[in-house]
Amino acid sequence: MRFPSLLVTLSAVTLAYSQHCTQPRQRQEWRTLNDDQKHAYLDAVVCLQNLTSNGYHDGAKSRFDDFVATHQALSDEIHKTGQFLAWHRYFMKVWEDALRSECGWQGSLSYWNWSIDVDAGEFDKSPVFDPDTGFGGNGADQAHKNAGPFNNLTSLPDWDPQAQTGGGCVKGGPFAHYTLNIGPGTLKREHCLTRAFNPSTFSGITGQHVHDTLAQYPFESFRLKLEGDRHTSGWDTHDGGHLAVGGEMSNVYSSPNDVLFYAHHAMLDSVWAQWQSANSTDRMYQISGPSSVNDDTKQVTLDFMLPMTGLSDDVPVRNVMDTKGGFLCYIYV
Ligand SMILES: *[C@@H]1O[C@H](CO)[C@@H](O)[C@H](O)[C@H]1NC(C)=O
Ligand SMILES: *[C@@H]1O[C@H](CO)[C@@H](O)[C@H](O)[C@H]1NC(C)=O
Ligand SMILES: *[C@@H]1O[C@H](CO)[C@@H](O)[C@H](O)[C@H]1NC(C)=O
Ligand SMILES: *[C@@H]1O[C@H](CO)[C@@H](O)[C@H](O)[C@H]1NC(C)=O
Ligand SMILES: [Cu+2]
Repeated sequence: MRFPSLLVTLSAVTLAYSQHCTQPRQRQEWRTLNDDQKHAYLDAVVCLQNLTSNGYHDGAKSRFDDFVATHQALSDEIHKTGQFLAWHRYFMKVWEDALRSECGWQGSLSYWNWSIDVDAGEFDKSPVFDPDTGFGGNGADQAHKNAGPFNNLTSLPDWDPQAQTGGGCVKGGPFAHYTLNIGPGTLKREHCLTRAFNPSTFSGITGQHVHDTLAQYPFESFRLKLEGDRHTSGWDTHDGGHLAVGGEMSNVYSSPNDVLFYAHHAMLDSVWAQWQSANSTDRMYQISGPSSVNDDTKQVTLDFMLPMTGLSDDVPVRNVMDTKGGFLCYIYV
């Protein structure tokens, strides 16, 4: 009897699963997409920039601005807190869904594995910066580099402003001439997309650093290591990646103005998914951390509602813990 009952159990499990997430979308590394796939994504983003705002946030003119405005409004809750990974995972789902449903895109979000570029000593030559099949390169050289409030929120003892290059408006690529309306920082005014590459934070995004991050346990240590702990010096993957690109990306409020934000955060999300799958029974539903920077007393739990300020419904953290759980349906390849 052992064999048939095992079969029944297996098929019941498979069935339950298949009703939720049969064909997970595959999130690939940016450089593994072909040129048509790259252009399809970039075109879909331009489409979102052309669509009119849903009107939930003052100052937002386009659907693209809506995403930046939501992130800007929530910045003090969703960074350096237990919400960080779950919130950004959900935000990327909303982004991916909007590109598909409103702009006819058929693809799946892709990620930027910066460790490939940094470990090769060729950050500037990364395919993500290609003017045709990427997001454009560094900002034009200018003396004033517009360092964003990542600098403002933390003491950043190891950040070297002198190491920055560029600093002005991004010169090439599909977003060079787009006028941003949300930001920079907490402001809402028209400006261009800036970048200021800064090698002084590359140490946070090496393959070795990802390896060290994955070795952390439990979730509390992992999330602090991945995002960067305000109380320790040195770079971690989240802040290191934002500050390596610099300019708008270095701004904790308005960084989604740089479309690379999504490729960077998808990479962080893939590291989290990898950490979870190292022992799913134990790790899949581990979550912890304060719910806001200003209030250490309320902890994030699986029932904690992730806010989305009208961009989409607020949902409980539980919904986004498993990337194949049904509410979400994707894997990293
Ligand atoms: C976006 O709008 C611009 C200017 O109106 C237009 O040239 C372009 O074709 C539009 N692109 C997309 C993808 O909708
Ligand atoms: C990123 O690239 C490194 C170096 O090739 C590789 O070891 C690692 O598995 C990659 N990580 C992801 C998430 O793709
Ligand atoms: C720096 O932080 C202060 C206080 O949190 C804020 O008022 C200010 O707008 C921030 N600066 C920038 C450039 O965003
Ligand atoms: C996974 O976690 C469970 C629960 O903590 C534990 O019993 C099990 O030994 C772990 N498996 C591995 C392969 O580490
Ligand atoms: Cu963020």
